[in-house]
Amino acid sequence: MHFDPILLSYLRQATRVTALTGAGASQESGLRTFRDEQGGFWAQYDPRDLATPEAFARNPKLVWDWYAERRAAARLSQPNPGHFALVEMESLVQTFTLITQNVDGLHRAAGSRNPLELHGNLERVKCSQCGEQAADWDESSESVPPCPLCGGFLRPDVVWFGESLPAEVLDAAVKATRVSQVFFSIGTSGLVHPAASLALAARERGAVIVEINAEPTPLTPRADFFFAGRSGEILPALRRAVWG
Ligand code: BV8
Ligand code: ZN
Repeated sequence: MHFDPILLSYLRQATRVTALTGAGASQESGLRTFRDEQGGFWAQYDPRDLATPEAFARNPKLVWDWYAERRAAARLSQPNPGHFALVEMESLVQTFTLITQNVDGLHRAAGSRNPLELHGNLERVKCSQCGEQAADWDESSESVPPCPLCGGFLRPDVVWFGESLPAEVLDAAVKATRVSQVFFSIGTSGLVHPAASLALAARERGAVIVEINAEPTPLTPRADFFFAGRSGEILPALRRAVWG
């Protein structure tokens, strides 16, 4: 893998680096990306239709089951070398901020100290009526588990389309993006906002934009460096080339 010496020297002296990841960063851990063909029973559904409050209101059990299946898959999956390379960068760079759109918890599992989970986390479940976080629930129940407080349907504590992102998490992500010298966009199609606007916000402040993705995206023409391929291979190679 060849890396431009300019990028390597810039990364060596950078003190503020930010990385945004999307579903592609978990693909090599065996988890489906958001725009991949879903498998089996779920092939008939478009995730963008299921990840909405309307879908949940219309058919809570369908949406609950989709997330229960994704939670089970996430629990069985392992972080991949790309996740671990990001953890190593965290201790090699003075200020390294990890922002993720993923809800699979793999960055935490890999050891990232404070992943900014813009879209929530599958392991958190809350009441769709009173908002109370559920400490536990019957994962095998045939029906959508009820809130212990008010009996309302429980739902995954993730951000659906049309819902606001957690303000404090988004705020921290924007703050880090604004001062970063290098901004990585990793494994994301760059289609979902406001996450997709972060790279351009960094660029406006003069950050070097490095995109690592299996295919070009709307960001690619504006990226300073674009590496086409698998993040689980490129990130460890880059980490070695910069920091040995
Ligand atoms: C909001 C959580 C408003 C649940 C998700 C027009 C313009 C701008 C915005 C909008 C608009 N119309 C509507 C909107 C708003 C909307 C939006 O952005 N829509 C898009 C589709 C246009 N945004 C929202 O609704 C957001 N909320 O705006 O609130 C508001 C404001 C005030 C008050 C009230 C409301 C909420 C967005 C969050 C939605 N929730 N997920 C869940 O996960 O189920 S988003 C969902 O998409 C996932 O989180 C996913 O992470 C995210 C982004 O997808 P990617 O991660 O990029 O995954 P994808 O499959 O697309 O791409 C993977 C890439 O990896 C591919 O390019 C592939 O080539 C690559 N790849 C694959 N394998 C590898 C790889 N790369 C490297 N290595 C590999 N091995
Ligand atoms: Zn409740």
